Amino acid sequence: MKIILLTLLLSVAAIGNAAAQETPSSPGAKVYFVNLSDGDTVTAPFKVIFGLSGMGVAPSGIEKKGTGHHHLLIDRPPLGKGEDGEDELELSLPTDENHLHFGNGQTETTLKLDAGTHTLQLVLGDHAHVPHSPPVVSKVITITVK
Ligand SMILES: [Cu+2]
Repeated sequence: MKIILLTLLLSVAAIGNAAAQETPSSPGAKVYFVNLSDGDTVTAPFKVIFGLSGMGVAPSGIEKKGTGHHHLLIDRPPLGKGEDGEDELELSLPTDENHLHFGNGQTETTLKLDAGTHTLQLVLGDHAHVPHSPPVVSKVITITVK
């Protein structure tokens, strides 16, 4: 009897998790850098404009079909398997200097990065900062700050 109850509880937990992680993206949705390309050289501070097609922008916390908010990943590997082997595409994005959230629905920012090369990637996240399924992510671009 105990075993059955435990199994039942585990199943409920698994379903709950799956539901929390799966916000569908719209087919063909794309996120991209409007004003920067791979290999560009810029002078700090510089503007980064976020492009989104096929979906809309909504502030964080607002659960609305076909929407999300922008995240800018700076100087880190492409979003995928994390250091601990966890699938980052199923987790809420962290908030730190390598992971900027634009939870008010902003579509651009100004960056002051040190001189040198830097990588940037855009990731659309749902109301809970989790990438959509399938994920809407840009290519990683490398830029040089003079
Ligand atoms: Cu976020």
